[in-house]
Amino acid sequence: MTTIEQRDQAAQWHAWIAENLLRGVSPYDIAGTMEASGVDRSSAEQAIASAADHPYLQGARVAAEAAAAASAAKLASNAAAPGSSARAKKYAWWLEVQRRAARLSSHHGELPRVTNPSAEEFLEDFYSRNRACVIEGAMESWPALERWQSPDYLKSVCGDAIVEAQSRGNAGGDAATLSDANLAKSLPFGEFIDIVETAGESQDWYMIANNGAKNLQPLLPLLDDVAYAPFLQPDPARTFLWYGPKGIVTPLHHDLTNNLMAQVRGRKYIQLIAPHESAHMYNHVHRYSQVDSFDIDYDAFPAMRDVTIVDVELGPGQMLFIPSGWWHAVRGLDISITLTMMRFPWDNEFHEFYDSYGEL
Ligand SMILES: O=C(O)CCC(=O)C(=O)O
Repeated sequence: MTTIEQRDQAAQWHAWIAENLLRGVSPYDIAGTMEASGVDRSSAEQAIASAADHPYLQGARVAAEAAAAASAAKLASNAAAPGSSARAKKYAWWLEVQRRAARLSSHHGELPRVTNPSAEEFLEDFYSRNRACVIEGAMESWPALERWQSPDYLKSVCGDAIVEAQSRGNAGGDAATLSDANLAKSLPFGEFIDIVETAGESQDWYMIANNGAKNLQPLLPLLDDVAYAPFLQPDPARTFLWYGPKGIVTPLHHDLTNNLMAQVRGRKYIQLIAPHESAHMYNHVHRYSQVDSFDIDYDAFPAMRDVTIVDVELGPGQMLFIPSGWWHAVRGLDISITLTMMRFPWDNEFHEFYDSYGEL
């Protein structure tokens, strides 16, 4: 028999699933969050599927759509707030003011570098200012820096564990397409390591953050080789391993939270674009851009000519702070292993008030 606490907990999960489905969050992301919180993956998927089919949820969806249509119509007929496009133009004007002001700096287009900042320095100079930076010297005590250079070491720690990674084959497209759950394959970590280590320059296999929920338990022992900096909180569920061959690409997108990339092995080339450039960006859906920023087609995307792209090369032992809303695209210059970390001791739940999941 279930206890009262268990019953209450299940009810809370059901309400949370329904809320997120209505907000348009993908079932894959919902299942990932539940799994990271300790819910068995197949029970999570079952609960999500039955919620999605439930007549109560379908009714709520119809009511929500009707309410949204009514409020859009009200906005459009209100002379004081003449429709969302006038309001959107005004937000673009505010952004343009920021962009023009930023260009006046003699350091425009440069990325600040800081050595081993304290939590207070990092908060004051970068985190609270939504300002990107490279951090040096904050990974010196990481055993991973030496140990993870060796594929044999990685195999000795968890080579038999079943992990998940993206097998892209020839799939092209934006970052959303390449992180799609349909491309995820399960295999022993040792087998994945052999594939990546012998792939040469390749666009095929890549272990990414979207595989993180599946890889949390199998790869947990590797986190013994990591020492979290004072401006991070240790949280395996918000620490993601990226492991891929030379040439592998993550196309242009922005995150909904602040994100710290820690480069452990190999080098990565990263393009960064400040959020105040966004009125000149092409952003067809959610947080993704349809522009190939490594080979921009300026005839198709002329406004990109006005966008300042900051280039960074990140090597082992260096971190890159990518604040929420900063556009970025990444290419592996070598076989590379990166950790991304998102658990900071300060507000980082910016996804909670984000509501632009669909086409834009
Ligand atoms: O390292 C990569 O390939 C991409 C990392 C990234 O874009 C992210 O964490 O948002």
